[in-house]
Amino acid sequence: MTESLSRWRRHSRLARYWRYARRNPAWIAMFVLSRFRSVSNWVVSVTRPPTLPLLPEEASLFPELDVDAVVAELRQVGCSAQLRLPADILGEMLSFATTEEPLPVKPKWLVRPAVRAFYPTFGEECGAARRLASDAKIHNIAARYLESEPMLKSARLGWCFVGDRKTYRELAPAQTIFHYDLADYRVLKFFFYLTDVDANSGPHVCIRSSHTRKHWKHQFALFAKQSDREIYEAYGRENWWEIVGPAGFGFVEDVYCFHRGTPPVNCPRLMVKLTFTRHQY
Ligand SMILES: O=C(O)CCC(=O)C(=O)O
Ligand SMILES: [Fe+2]
Repeated sequence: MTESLSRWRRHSRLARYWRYARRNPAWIAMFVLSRFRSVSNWVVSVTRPPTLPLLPEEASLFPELDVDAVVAELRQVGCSAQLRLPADILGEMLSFATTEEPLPVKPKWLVRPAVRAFYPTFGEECGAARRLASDAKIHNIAARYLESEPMLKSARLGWCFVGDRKTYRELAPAQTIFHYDLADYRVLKFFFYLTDVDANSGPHVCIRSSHTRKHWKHQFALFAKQSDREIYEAYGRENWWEIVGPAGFGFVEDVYCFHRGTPPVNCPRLMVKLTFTRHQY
């Protein structure tokens, strides 16, 4: 079983890479080169538009949010946790999740229950998702950090169910293995918990400042994945940020930081994820 599951994972990953490369061969160069911060900084500096496309912020869902402070924290720490969903947006998303059927993430032939499931129509069919993804402050944080017109690559709503580490390793490696995401020369993800998340209910973990202070051996490594021990030894316990918060709590992260989820052990986690990139590869 384990062998066929790892074959399934390898096959779906290669199929995804093949799709990206065929759609846009420049994806290959990005995939190889973007891991080097000096290269991605250079690409950003030569492709930056003369003026950033910023939106007026009066109608934002986050009236209290200080965009300058968030962008400064992203540059320095790689992650900023100052977002709070308004109650009506949270309520609408929760009712979307209870009325729609989530799609399990697993191969069809596997009889074991999935540990993850997502709602394929969330981005298009949930009004609250559309409002959130087009919010002026979200847009301006993304525009200023990415230094370009931000492209919404995806808007996802998904569950992580209670499950053991072994099943998670097999079916959802991003939840157990530290990695960084190679989706563009700069990538920003906004995450919002829709359930209360503590240490036992699947917190996201981010390694502070690892977007800019990544060890050379981790930039040159063929795979963007590293073990907990390797991360612990290379970046120290003090930079290990386990992000917990109540339903509605949100944070934004440069996913060139090493990060991972955690398999929930007492209750499932429901989370929204908006991914912004500079180009649509
Ligand atoms: O579920 C999590 O907390 C981690 C997800 C992740 O790695 C990602 O969205 O890039
Ligand atoms: Fe990731």
